[in-house]
Amino acid sequence: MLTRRNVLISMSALAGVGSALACPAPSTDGQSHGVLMLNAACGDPKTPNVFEPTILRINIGDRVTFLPTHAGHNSASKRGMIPEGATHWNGAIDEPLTVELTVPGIYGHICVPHYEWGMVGLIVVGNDLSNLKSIKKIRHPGDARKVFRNLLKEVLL
Ligand SMILES: [Cu+2]
Repeated sequence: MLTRRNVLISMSALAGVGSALACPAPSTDGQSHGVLMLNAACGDPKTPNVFEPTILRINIGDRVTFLPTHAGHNSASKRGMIPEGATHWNGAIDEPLTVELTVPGIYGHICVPHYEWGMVGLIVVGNDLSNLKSIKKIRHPGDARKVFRNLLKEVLL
């Protein structure tokens, strides 16, 4: 069956031929979204340890699967950086994890081993930015501080 998801997977398989780093496009079928966990950014191999996409915008109730494309990563929601009433997650290293995000708002998540090196990401559920102010108050170690600051700026664009 030729779904949009399959097309994306096929295209990314072709794009990966000949490149040093296999970097499949994150898949989405409208309600299920993939976030790759990578040792280096797609198209920017000098940026190590990233979630791809770094900012994901989805509808209320959509599912997100964090995919261990490369080894040594996980995704954990960051305390103080999810909407009130939402459920925290903490994925095992090298295991895929699917979460269903039913509470609108901004979710900040981190890779626990690479947090202070700036492997962090944002998920915006349902265009609700009402918890932005409280998220901005959270302090971060090392590079995570700058990366989160830039992502939060980008979310407002
Ligand atoms: Cu990591």
